[in-house]
Amino acid sequence: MDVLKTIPVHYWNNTISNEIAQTAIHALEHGQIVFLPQLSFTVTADEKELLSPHITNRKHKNISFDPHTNRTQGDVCPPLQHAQLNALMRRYYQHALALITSLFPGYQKHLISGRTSLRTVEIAGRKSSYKKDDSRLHVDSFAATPVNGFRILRIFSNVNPDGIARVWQTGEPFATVAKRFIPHIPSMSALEGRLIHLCKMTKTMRSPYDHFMLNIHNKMKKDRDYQNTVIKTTIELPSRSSWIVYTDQVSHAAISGQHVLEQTFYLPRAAMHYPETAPLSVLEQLLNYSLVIKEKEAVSAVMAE
Ligand SMILES: O=C(O)CCC(=O)C(=O)O
Ligand SMILES: [Fe+2]
Repeated sequence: MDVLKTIPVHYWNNTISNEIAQTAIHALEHGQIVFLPQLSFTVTADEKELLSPHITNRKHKNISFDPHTNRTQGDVCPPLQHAQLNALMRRYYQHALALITSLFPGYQKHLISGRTSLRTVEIAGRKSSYKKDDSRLHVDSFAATPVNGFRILRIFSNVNPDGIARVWQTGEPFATVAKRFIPHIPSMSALEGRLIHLCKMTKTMRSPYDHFMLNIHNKMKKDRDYQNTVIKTTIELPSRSSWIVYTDQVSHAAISGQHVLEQTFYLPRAAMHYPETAPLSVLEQLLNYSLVIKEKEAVSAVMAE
């Protein structure tokens, strides 16, 4: 199976043929990256200055926008420029939402919007702790934001003004990753999830699903030998292109590049066309018990982002 599945989409708000929609959903849910080489997000001449890494607050990796509150954080812009940045972030969110709902109409009713991010800092040579180092292969899992089995769907657009590609690597299929790391992860006690939440380390209660996903994420990144020896594919994602990927499923690493916009969505497994491909399904099959928690506070986990 190819890492990329190229889909010919030219506009953010398209009428998509049934055939293209079926190809796209099959590829996406089976762990391919849906690659949209003709779909570019326009940053206007007036907005070009917003792409400078100097507008990013040094404490943050990214500038982030919350579509629920319409607020942008992580920049050091004066008020007028901040408003311009906020408008750019909101526009990207709206474009991303229009695209996802036209390409995957079955998702529309169930999609939960997460953060929008603008990443203007060059990845190559960036220093960070191993857990935060996205240049190591990993599947996404966020320590402070339990998803309780919801999928993490991301759309990226390379807006590099100098025509430079973003370089990624991808690794093994999720089931292979899971089989490799699960035997080294102790199961989680019910008390543990509650304690972590009570200590305010997570926004909502951590489910067994989040416990396993976070451990897989951390163990993958920590294991130098694994990083060096696992079979990888290097891909170049050109400037003025976009791509969509389930980052909780596809083992990925961002190697180099600068200037990307990204939108995160969450989706319950029940809204998928092929729910058996979800990491939750793969893990439950391996472990033979249910990994999600039913309490109200847990179900709304991703809403609390
Ligand atoms: O910034 C990128 O290109 C990808 C980083 C990453 O690992 C992610 O967004 O999940
Ligand atoms: Fe990631």
